[in-house]
Amino acid sequence: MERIGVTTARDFTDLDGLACAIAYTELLKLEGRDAETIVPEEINASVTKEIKGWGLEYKKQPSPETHTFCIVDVSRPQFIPDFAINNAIEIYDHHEGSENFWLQRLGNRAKIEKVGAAATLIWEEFKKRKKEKQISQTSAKLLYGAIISNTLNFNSKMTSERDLKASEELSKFTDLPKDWIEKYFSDIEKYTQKNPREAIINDVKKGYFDELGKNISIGQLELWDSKKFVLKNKKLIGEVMKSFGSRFWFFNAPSISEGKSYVVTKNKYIKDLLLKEFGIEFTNGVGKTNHLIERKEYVTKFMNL
Ligand SMILES: [Mn+2]
Repeated sequence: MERIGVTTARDFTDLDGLACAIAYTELLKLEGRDAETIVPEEINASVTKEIKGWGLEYKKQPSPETHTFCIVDVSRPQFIPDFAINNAIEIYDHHEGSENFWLQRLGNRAKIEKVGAAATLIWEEFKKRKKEKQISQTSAKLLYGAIISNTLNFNSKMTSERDLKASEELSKFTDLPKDWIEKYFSDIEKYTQKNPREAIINDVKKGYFDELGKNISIGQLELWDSKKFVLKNKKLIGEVMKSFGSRFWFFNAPSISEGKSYVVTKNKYIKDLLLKEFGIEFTNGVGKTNHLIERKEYVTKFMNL
């Protein structure tokens, strides 16, 4: 039997990507298909030590017998692993901008929809395909956690009714304690305090924007209270962001409890761009947004300028 690989972004993976890849692999297996999860690179701070302890199964590279791939939580071709880009049979994502590329290649097997977490799309597939009662505890917990994480506990502008519904339904298949959400965000806080450099490095997207004619590196760290982190680590953020090779960089830190994001950059062009497009003013290299902005929102704007 042919084995299908389920994979996600090529450079780093967050909880949403990881959860989608593992749970979708499970769905394929429940349907009697042979499948494996492939997570090629590092996983970031959104996957906490507790979650890593849930017995997650994935590989770094596809097995020799795996020639076709399902892609989850990523759709910009430049972020997709080389082994998967020309061998994709299906895609589930919630990032805008590459819909036409996939529509042409995959037709209705490209499901790119505006929801807060790709995990919501995967849970909806379990239901559509009548496998929801067979979901494992691990997959249910991963998808539930991914929705909380990717919607920033439902504070992100991208959050939809579908995310709320999915998380409510999924919570019935999990045995997570009542205060799990608080614990989750406080675990991330503790990790980033201890390992600021790793936390910054493991969530940087380097993208070329035709519309701007520039390569821009955008770092991101989503925290319950990001102000403290940003002020304390401003110098380190600059040092790490510069190491990605583009002088056009900025670092975005959504502060979930405040409903705002803090932005760090030193570059004049970026400062002017963010002032013009998002009204962000900088004082000593740090800017504050008037609502909680995620990287997706900047990227969508830059692609549509
Ligand atoms: Mn996502």
